[in-house]
Amino acid sequence: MYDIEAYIFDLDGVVVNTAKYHYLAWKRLAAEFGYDFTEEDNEQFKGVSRMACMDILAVMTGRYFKDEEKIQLADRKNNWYIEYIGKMQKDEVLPGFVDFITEIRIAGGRTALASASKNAALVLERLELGQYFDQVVDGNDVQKSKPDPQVFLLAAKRLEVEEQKCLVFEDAQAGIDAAKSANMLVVGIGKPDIQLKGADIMKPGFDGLVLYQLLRELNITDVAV
Ligand code: B16
Ligand code: MG
Repeated sequence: MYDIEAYIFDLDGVVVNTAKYHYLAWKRLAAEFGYDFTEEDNEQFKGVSRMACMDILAVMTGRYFKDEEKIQLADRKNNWYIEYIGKMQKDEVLPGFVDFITEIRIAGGRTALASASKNAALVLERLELGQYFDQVVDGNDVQKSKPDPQVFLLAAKRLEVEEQKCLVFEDAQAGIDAAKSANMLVVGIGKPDIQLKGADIMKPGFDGLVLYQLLRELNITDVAV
């Protein structure tokens, strides 16, 4: 039986919908190559590091980018993304998230953010969310991106909690795979039509989600909160 001491959240698509800003920025870049980047294309980019996204974009557009050009293009995309998230408002935090993480913290649970994004700190600052996390691990802290478990293992290490006592919240397949490789339980966040393989349970979001009910559904009875 599991007992859960720590709760680890992905950022994009779980805490806030920054995916739409990544999408707009990638679409703008792809348009320069005459490629109509769709929301379906964007699904492949979720949870994937910026440079790995560049590799996928090269395949999609049928281009070959030299390393230097790849970095320049990724920088251009990132500057647009930063411009978009600079205009984000606090009401863009996904419904119910603040109430849910507050419930965890009141119950004594430890919390961490584990994101592939190198812009995670910027997003947290903009939305005044830093106060809710005991630890923040992002794309600047890890060398291997999801589906590698590194980001989740580092979060557990910094929280000083064993990995099997961590519960992860993730919206992307790469993130679910990473959490499972880290030997953690994972709640897949997404509408019922979204297929996330390997999640221990699926939830559409945090709105109305009650911690104790969720843990009961996961058969976690021996809860260290
Ligand atoms: P950046 P997450 C991920 O964030 C996004 O889902 C993914 O689309 C993005 O490419 C990646 O961060 C890197 O982001 O370009 O800002 O470093 O879902 O792991 O919170
Ligand atoms: Mg995500």
